[in-house]
Amino acid sequence: MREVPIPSELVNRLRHARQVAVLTGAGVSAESGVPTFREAQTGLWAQYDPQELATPEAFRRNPKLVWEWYAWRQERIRQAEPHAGHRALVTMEQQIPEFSLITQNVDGLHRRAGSHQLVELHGNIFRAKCFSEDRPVENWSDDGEIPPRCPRCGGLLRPDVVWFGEALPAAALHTAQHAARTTEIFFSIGTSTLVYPAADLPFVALGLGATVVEINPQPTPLSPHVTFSLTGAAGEILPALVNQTWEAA
Ligand code: BJW
Repeated sequence: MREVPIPSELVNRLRHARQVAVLTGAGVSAESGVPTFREAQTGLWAQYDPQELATPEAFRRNPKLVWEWYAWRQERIRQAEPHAGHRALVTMEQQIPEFSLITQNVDGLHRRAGSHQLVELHGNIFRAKCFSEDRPVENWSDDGEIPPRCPRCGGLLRPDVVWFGEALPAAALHTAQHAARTTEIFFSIGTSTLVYPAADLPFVALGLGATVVEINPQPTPLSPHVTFSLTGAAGEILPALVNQTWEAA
């Protein structure tokens, strides 16, 4: 395995930290084979812009198309497995007394890896809710209609994710903002820092004096401001960071 250089000052700060908050985005799932949100889609879906499908307007216009897009993505995610970067975050949770993992990912890979202190800011692709009542629905009859109907009101079901223009789940956003305001170290990993309000979280932490660390192969609007920038893949850098922090202690 390639030796990944981690600044010793970061290792030292992490070893002594009581509070750590981590924000993850699609780049963390990329190495599990789940394409990033803005990555070109393949096959039948190549002609659609994801930003045009992940909206309530798109669902109103063509609910079948949007439901089928999510069914296709669910299938890809079922075939994916968490990687060494996901597992390194589980180890970090076990080492840090107050730890929060705030994810924008809807694929559930962090939970499958074993993370518990998890905040899902943009929902979860494997849950459904009623588009009319905005209430979770766990069971419905599969009579072939796409999308299926809500067993309570007959409205259309939709994936329980947050689309553009929709409010984030209030409790999740509140927990994430609290973590960003109180943490000593904030990690921003595999996110383009373009989508709000999640993109604000590292800036809130920075403004209150936290150490902010970015892990990403590409620069983002956050990059010029961070305390440490680790340029590269999460699946390579996170295991190296965790090994150098706790196994070499
Ligand atoms: C690697 C890697 C490797 C690759 N290792 N890294 C302020 C200013 C401007 C606009 C707004 C604003 N506030 C709100 C808005 C509007 C809008 C918004 O932010 N628009 C921007 C595009 C400008 N925000 C909203 O609409 C939000 N709602 C809202 O604000 O509501 C207000 C309201 C209040 C009260 C009542 C009503 C309304 C909602 C945002 C919801 C976002 N939803 C999505 C879809 C989820 C469902 C689905 O998946 O289909 O969430 S959009 C999409 O973007 C998805 C992601 O979670 C999210 C973030 O993307 P992410 O994770 O950053 O991925 P990418 O692809 O952008 O980047 C990947 C990164 O990984 C890259 O940097 C790579 O380099 C890197 N990478 N390989 C590490 N191996």
